[in-house]
Amino acid sequence: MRITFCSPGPKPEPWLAGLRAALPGSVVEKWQPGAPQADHAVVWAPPQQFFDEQAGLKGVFNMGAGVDALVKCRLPPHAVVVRLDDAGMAVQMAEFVCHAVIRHFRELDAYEADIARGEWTYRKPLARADFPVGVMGLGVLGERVAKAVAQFEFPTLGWSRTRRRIEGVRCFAGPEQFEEFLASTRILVCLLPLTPETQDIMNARTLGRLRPGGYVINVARGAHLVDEDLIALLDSGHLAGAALDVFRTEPLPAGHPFWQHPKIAVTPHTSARTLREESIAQIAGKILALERGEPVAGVIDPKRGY
Ligand code: NDP
Ligand code: OXD
Repeated sequence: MRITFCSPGPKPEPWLAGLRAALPGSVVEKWQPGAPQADHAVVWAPPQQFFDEQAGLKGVFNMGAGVDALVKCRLPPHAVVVRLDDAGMAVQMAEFVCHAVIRHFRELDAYEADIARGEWTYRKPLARADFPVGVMGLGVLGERVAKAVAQFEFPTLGWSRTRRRIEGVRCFAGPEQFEEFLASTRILVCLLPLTPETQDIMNARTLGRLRPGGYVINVARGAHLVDEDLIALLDSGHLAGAALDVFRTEPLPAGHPFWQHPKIAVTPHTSARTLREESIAQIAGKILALERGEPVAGVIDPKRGY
């Protein structure tokens, strides 16, 4: 069996070594133009040329959960495309989002600023009931995040395309329930895949529907958010702040207003990292399952976009 690896990101050597160890007897090589046809590919954001040359692939394994970069390509006609299915990302996302929610709710930035000024001050405790958290996207990551937030006894809401049932989470579904979901939410978390339906979903109209003093946590993709609309709503006071981990252009360009905005906390697309060992174990297990003709979890539907 031949495995080809194509990723502009992490150093390829540890991935190649890990895949070779997990798939003994296989040839595992970094792709280069003109490389022989492989059976399966392990990729992150490969160029179109990669798929044009590797048209006979049986499986394409994405080194992340989001497949928006892949589904833009003309994919090999007979390949199943498989995203990472948690692989250690869900717990990271839960801790990241809970941290952002709690930092905002407990006013920890304001306390830090007081302490930096040498001031020992107390703020009146806020009521948890006034901070309902709404999670857009209740898939592998969103469900884990919603359950983690609910553990801290915030009123927790969730919104997905099809109806989900999650204990402790008030679930909404489809465009018909989107307005009610937004109007009931104060802290909005985006964990949607980026598709034509979800692009620009956080804009002046939708963010304007959040409860006053709203807070935005975007940990999905930068193109879910209309940057200028967020800034206008922060500056008008309708929104209290935002924690942004993903951006339309990454790295966030120098001089972008998000860098310096006093109500925005920026992190460099780090809320849930691809963990190499977990990911290799998951991908290798699925390659072997496909070779045995068994079904695997995490197969995406390119038409749906996730
Ligand atoms: P899943 O595919 O498991 O879940 C997607 C969820 O979004 C599902 O609940 C789905 O609904 C819902 N959804 C999709 N389209 C719509 C729509 N039009 N309206 C309403 N709901 C919709 O994805 P994951 O949870 O694994 O990952 C989510 C995203 O997180 C990834 O696509 C990626 O962009 C981002 N991500 C970011 C990382 C980071 O470090 N910042 C790391 C990893 C992922 P349904 O349940 O009905 O299918
Ligand atoms: C992913 C990501 O999609 O890291 O996995 O953004």
